[in-house]
Amino acid sequence: MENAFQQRQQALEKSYADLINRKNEKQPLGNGIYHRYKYPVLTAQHAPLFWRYDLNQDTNPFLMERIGINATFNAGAIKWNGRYLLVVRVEGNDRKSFFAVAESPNGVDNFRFWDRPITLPETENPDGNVYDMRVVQHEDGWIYGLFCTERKDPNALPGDESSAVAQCGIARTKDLVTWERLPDLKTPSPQQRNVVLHPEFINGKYALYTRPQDGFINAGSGGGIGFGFTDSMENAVVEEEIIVDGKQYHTVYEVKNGQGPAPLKTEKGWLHLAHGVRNTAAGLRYVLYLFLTDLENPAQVIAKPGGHFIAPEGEERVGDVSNVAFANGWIMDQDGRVFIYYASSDTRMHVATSTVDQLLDYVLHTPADEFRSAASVQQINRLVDKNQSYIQGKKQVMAPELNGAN
Ligand code: M1P
Repeated sequence: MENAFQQRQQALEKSYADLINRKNEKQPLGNGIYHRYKYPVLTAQHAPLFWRYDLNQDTNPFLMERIGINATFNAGAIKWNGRYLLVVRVEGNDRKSFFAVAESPNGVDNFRFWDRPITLPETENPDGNVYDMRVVQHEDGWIYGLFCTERKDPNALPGDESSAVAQCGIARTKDLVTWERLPDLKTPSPQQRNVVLHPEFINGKYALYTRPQDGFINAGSGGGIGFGFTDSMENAVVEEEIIVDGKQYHTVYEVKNGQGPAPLKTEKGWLHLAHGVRNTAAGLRYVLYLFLTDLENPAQVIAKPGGHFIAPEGEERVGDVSNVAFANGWIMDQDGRVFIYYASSDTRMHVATSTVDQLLDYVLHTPADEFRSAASVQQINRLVDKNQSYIQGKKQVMAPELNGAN
């Protein structure tokens, strides 16, 4: 006869196994650009039971959770040994984020965390919080993880326990298990988030996407996706940041924006996924957008659709920080399939699937933002005209056949 502890343990194990083994389902129809999926790929409940529970009845007679996990979101992504790996921002109930690898055989379900979170070495100035790692397999042979390191603002006034300084932390690995910590990136900007390493050398230098900003939350006079070079990642210094893609009045990136994962190399250019932030009466709204840059000069935008590519939908709209879609990981398979990993509302991870061909078609043929309502109406009217003449042309082609049938 099992006691209450054993019964509870079995129930917890069954519930966990059901969650991890659940098949995901592609949502029907979609928009032709990508498919969303029914279930999130990772939630706080995906954290292993042995991270959260002391499984010894003597020391935990009620089998209560000893360490709570609050959220799993903003994951970097990499294909590794044929498996789809997410380097996830896991946030505990104590509000500290850390990184942990979760692995799936197919990229859309069965994500399972490795046994232990990543042990990330600290610098001499310890991080208060680390989050949002971009994982990049660079052509120098290392896998780099660039992430936000946050520390209390040393200039905060007495009583101010919120002000922080965000900078770009850097670590590298060959196996995603053992990580070497490198000095933080130095840039002219007082605050940095959303820094991403370009996967190839440019003129023998490492290239970085940055996001200069004045304050911890507000981009202020900074903002925009920046771009700069460093000779070395072991002592990374970007002396000059040029803006590749700036903020713009009355767009989905009017307040700030940031590079998502490293861009994908395609035959038409570097394909970028980014987030844009606008203001609303209900607070900030984060959405994702795409743009394409020149293959020879990744700092030159050559195509940029207007509006958002992915916005939070349905249940995605609600979470710890509601109305947020954020992405810092995607994987392009050799067959051209693309797995876009996005987080909703700083709470959970989702996947959307597409192909390089579809994403390029979207980027190259979606009208650009023309920044005026009247121009948006003109875009619709041009499409209506095009459709009308196409349908008219089809009718004319059809007519002789119809006549023949008579
Ligand atoms: O809460 C939404 C996002 O806010 C920040 O993004 P940004 O630097 O663009 O403002 C980050 O803290 C990110 O982790 C978070 O998802």
